[in-house]
Amino acid sequence: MTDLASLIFDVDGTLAENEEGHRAAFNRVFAEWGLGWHWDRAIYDRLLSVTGGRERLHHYIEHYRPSFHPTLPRDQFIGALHARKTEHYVALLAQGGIPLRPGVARLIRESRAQGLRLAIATTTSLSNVIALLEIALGGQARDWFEVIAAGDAVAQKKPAPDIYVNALERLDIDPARCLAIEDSANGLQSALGAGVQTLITTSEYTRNENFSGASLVVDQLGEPDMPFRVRAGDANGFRYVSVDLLRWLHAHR
Ligand code: XBP
Ligand code: MG
Repeated sequence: MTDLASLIFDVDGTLAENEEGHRAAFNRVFAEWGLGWHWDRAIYDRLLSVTGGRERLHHYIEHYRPSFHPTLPRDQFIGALHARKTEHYVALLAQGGIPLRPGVARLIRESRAQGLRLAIATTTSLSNVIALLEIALGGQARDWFEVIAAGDAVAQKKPAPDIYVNALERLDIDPARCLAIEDSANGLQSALGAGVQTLITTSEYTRNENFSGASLVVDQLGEPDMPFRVRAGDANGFRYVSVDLLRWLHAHR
């Protein structure tokens, strides 16, 4: 038997309910650049199946704006548009409009206190992750995570396993000693593909996705006074996600 040694967190939807922040940042740059595009919730829901902001923009132009031809080569145009979107997103974070989800700060602190190694495996850009951690948890928080595997660290984004494989290699750890915390089916496929057991905390845009293969599906990590709702799996009577619950899930995987 191997003990649980490391937690690998997704960011968007898992640490924070922040896809509305990403959507607002995309819409700001569309307006600023006079493109006449607007992503409402229904369109964004469909577009979220494409992970990665640049990949999502490529997909949008190809499928929704086929007659749009930027003056720059398309890759360059999308790169610049996305870089500006990132600036808008970080500005939104700095305004404090995107708090961590319930239980996230508690679980991170508890995990550190119990000597679990922490890592991140995300599709979003590294600068977005660092801004979120520092604003929500303080300036030292980025150092609490031994590895931050983000965005362009790999060629294939989730649901490909690459970003988890990258995090595992950098942690130099057996996947059987890790547990991933994710909010989406794409994230679940990515983690499982790398051999990492996964707990799902459903988010606004992902709650109706297919999470088969997850060890447990809850609607939030929860707090002692704000219990989660179990959507699938056995929480063994626990009412919120604690290190004890994660160790129990790991021992019964
Ligand atoms: C998150 C994403 C990201 C964000 C936007 O997926 O797909 O693309 O929506 O961030 P996950 P960027 O939570 O599975 O990592 O624009 O920086 O890509
Ligand atoms: Mg996510």
